[in-house]
Amino acid sequence: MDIESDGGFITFEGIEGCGKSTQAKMLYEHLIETGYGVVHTREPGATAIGRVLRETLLSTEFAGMDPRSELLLFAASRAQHVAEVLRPSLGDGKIIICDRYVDSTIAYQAYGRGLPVAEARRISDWASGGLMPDLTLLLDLPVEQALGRLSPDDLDRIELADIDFHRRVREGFRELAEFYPERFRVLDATQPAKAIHMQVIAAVNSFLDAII
Ligand code: Z5A
Repeated sequence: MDIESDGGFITFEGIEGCGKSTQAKMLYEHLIETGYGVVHTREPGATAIGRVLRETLLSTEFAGMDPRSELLLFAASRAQHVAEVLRPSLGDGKIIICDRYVDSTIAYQAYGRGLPVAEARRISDWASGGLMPDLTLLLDLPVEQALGRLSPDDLDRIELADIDFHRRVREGFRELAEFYPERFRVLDATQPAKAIHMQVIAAVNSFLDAII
């Protein structure tokens, strides 16, 4: 792939509290300093439509949201994100750093909520027009440790799900990494942020070396 014309698409994934947002920001700053054209984005909430959907999806007011509604709202947010941010940025030859994408739908709505994996994948593929990341960095750590990093008074609707839900989500991510070893790199997220950052840079550098 020629980065001048095709860009590069990197995603961060993992259970909540795994440190994705911290690592995505550190990587963005590193790549900008190195001189790359980079777009830092996230799901849900990177577009005006996505922000409205994010509010609905995470609000504790909607505790009774059906898993299918949940999946479709994440898919709607993704369709807009692909059309408005991801495709145009790749067309401009940018490197995209995205905090969550399709793998979150498979891990949360299929493994977590129990919807069939094949259906979750089909709807996600339709919403994204088949756009998949080139490199996915999975920050993996035990659920208890990750949830312990969150503020207990400020949990959103999905964070409030029981611990077995979060365990299934973690298992889902780990299985996805086994299914797609060419795209995934699994990093030990129990380490200090700086140590993880060094591993992120190593993984991203070997990806960039391969495409430039
Ligand atoms: N979701 C879904 O179900 N389906 C989908 O298709 C998509 C998403 C796209 C998005 O909410 C929610 O939507 C999410 C999945 C679901 N589930 N929930 N809830 P979000 O974007 O608000 O939440 P999040 O993605 O889970 O991010 P987060 O809670 O902000 O956590 P994080 O990004 O993994 O971690 P962080 O913000 O970098 O760090 C969390 C805390 O840990 C913070 O205090 C840090 O200072 C600390 N931290 C960070 N790194 C470390 C290390 N290495 N050691 C110790 N402490 C650390």
